[in-house]
Amino acid sequence: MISVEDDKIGQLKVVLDKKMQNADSITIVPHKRADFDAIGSAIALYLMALKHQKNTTILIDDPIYTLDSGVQTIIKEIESQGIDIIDYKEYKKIADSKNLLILIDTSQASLVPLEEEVIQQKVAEENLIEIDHHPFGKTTIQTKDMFIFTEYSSACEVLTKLLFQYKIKFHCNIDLATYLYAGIWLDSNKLTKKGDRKETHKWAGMLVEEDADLDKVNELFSEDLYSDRKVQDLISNHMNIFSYTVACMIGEDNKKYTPEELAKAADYSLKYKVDAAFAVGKIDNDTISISARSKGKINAGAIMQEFNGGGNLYSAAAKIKEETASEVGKKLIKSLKPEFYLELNNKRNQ
Ligand SMILES: [Mn+2]
Repeated sequence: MISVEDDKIGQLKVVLDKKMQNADSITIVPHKRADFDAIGSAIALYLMALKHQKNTTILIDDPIYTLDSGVQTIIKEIESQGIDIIDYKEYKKIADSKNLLILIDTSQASLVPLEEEVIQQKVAEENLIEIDHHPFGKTTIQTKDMFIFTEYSSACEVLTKLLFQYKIKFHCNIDLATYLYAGIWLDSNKLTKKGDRKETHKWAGMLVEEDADLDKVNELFSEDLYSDRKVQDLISNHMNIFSYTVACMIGEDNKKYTPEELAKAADYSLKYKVDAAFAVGKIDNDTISISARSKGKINAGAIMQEFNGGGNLYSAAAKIKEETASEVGKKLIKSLKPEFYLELNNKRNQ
């Protein structure tokens, strides 16, 4: 038996129960540009809040059509099942002192669609709970009820474990097991990322036992990739594979891309026989963005640091001002030196 003190999931459950019980209304806030992990875990929290029979809403302020197509599909499905999604303007009308706010899949002020004063008000009222799996960042909101699970693959894994550990069942038509599986699948890089803990597979398996529909997960992901013409164009027409087996996609100088399109192109290119992939493109009039993905042999984060960006071994990005995509592309190709190959580096240091 694990005691509640030792068990962070247990502590989270206690806080959620207590705060949900005391609230009049509950609003769940996934991060901006909600992805499968943010939306899946938000839906799980929504259903937990409904059990307390509170007026519950999910706050998404991005125009829905700007989100990934698979996420849009999920939103359409849950709205048709009566889940209430509101924007920030509507939220302001219900944001009184009896409203409990739960941030999910982020703890960063810069990643939630809320004004600083509203956040500080909620912190002061102790009406703010944060549940995240990312490490602390520059704009992390300090609050009493912070639950940061950096050892977990995803927010969906945290919620899955919580639901199973406390045998919480929902009798409804919401396809929660599938949504949670999609979140875990996304953030664990399809359960392949090196260093993934075994437990992630266990919870994913438990969701399959709860009838998570893997064909549907697959469809949600492919909708996401193929719906995007610009992403396809980057991959089919702008990809070069260089020595050190790195794929570089340099967008056209006069074409604008979203950071998500660049990220998707880089993600998708890892399917090729390359160790890393980079997508470069203009994201607004004076900013070029690089999205970097690696299978683990090349340190994507270290390369992005050369461009004043950041990230980790597998996933990183940088923004560059006042240059063109082709200029940044040339610099990037030059900077792809063998020392970023971790194996070579280790050998040299031996
Ligand atoms: Mn996540």
